[in-house]
Amino acid sequence: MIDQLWEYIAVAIGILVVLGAVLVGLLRGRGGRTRELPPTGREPGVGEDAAPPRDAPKRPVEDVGGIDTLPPRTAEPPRGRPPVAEPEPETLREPEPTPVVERPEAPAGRLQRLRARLARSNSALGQGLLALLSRSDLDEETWEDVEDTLLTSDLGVDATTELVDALRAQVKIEGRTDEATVRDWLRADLIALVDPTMDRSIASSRVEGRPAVVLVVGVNGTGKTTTVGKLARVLVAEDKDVVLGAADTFRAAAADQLETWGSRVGVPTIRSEREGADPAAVAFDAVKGAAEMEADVVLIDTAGRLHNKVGLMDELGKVKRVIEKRSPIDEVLLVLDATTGQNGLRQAEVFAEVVDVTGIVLTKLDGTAKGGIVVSVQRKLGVPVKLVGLGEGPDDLAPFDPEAFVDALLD
Ligand SMILES: Nc1nc2c(ncn2[C@@H]2O[C@H](COP(=O)(O)OP(=O)(O)OP(=O)(O)O)[C@@H](O)[C@H]2O)c(=O)[nH]1
Ligand SMILES: [Mg+2]
Repeated sequence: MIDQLWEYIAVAIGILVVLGAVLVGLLRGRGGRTRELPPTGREPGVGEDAAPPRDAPKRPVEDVGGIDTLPPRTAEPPRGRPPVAEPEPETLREPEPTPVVERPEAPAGRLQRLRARLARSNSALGQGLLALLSRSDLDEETWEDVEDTLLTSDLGVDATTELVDALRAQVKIEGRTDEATVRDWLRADLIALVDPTMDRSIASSRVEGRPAVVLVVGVNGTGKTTTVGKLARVLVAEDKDVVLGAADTFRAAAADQLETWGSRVGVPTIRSEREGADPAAVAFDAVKGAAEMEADVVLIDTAGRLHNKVGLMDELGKVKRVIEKRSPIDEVLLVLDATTGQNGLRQAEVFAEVVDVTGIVLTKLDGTAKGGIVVSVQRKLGVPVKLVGLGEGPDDLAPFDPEAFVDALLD
């Protein structure tokens, strides 16, 4: 019985020994493989593979997203080292569109096309006058109608009286009123009134080694910014190096509007990014910048201001004085809306007192039959109309030519 018990104990011990040996063998096997791996330098963390694949080093997160928009990488970061902090990827910014620079139409070619438009809007004046004057019976009543026609065209009382007196004298002397003859008289008299002897050139070439400075002023909405944009195109077509100055700082949109005109023809705009910045400072910077760029001319747009707002007119005076600390001003263009008629004359007077106006730009002549404003504004200020706006298109600005203008009136 005892022998049997010892036998059982011996078998049990044997089984235990065998099991123990198998267990030790298994554990040894795993431990051996672990030692074969190279040291990783750190313990694997939660959620990571115990053994990171060696051919897939960790990459910064920017590398993973937006692969096709990232600039190409030249080299992988060295293995085992933490990735070097990289600069913000460029991909967050909108790609700049490649600017397409337009080649504006040469101004010489455009007068012809614009003449038709001018003639259309002014035909009431020319045709009306011709119809009246070529009557065989030119009585007092007809002369009064002639006067009325001239007055409604904004020619002004003085110029109207002068013109009617001259015509009456001619009729008396010649005794003829056929249309061709009357047309010739009227043409000659109107040209004389518009005064072809005035210098209508625009300062746009370098003066004594510095850029010409052109300041553009006027009341709200007359077409100043549009005129600066169109004039830049005229000058680019003449191969001038132009710089724009956005001294209308009332609204950020004003500088954007100007910059758009400039960028279309590859002309830089000097501006402030801050709404309400000092317009005199921006104008000064524009003149300085243009000098540094060795430009031919700098065109400075200003905010629209009512001529009866003293504070705003003082501000314009300051713009002028601050520019003059850096450079003389060669041209001050007053932009008048031809459709405002006699109101424009009062504006013109006040602006001329604050800044020395050297030329008038008469815009929106396409929208009025009141071409006589050309004569009255010139007489009032003693300065010539230099440019006329004849539409909203980018090339709808023409140098003012008295003969072409009168021909357009009478066509
Ligand atoms: N028909 C016609 N429209 C014009 C002419 N010139 C300008 N305009 C229009 O007039 C409007 C006002 O033009 P802007 O150039 O913005 O006027 P602005 O004087 O700069 O205006 P502010 O800066 O607000 O004082 C725009 O719709 C222009 O397209 C023109 O000769 N003919
Ligand atoms: Mg403007």
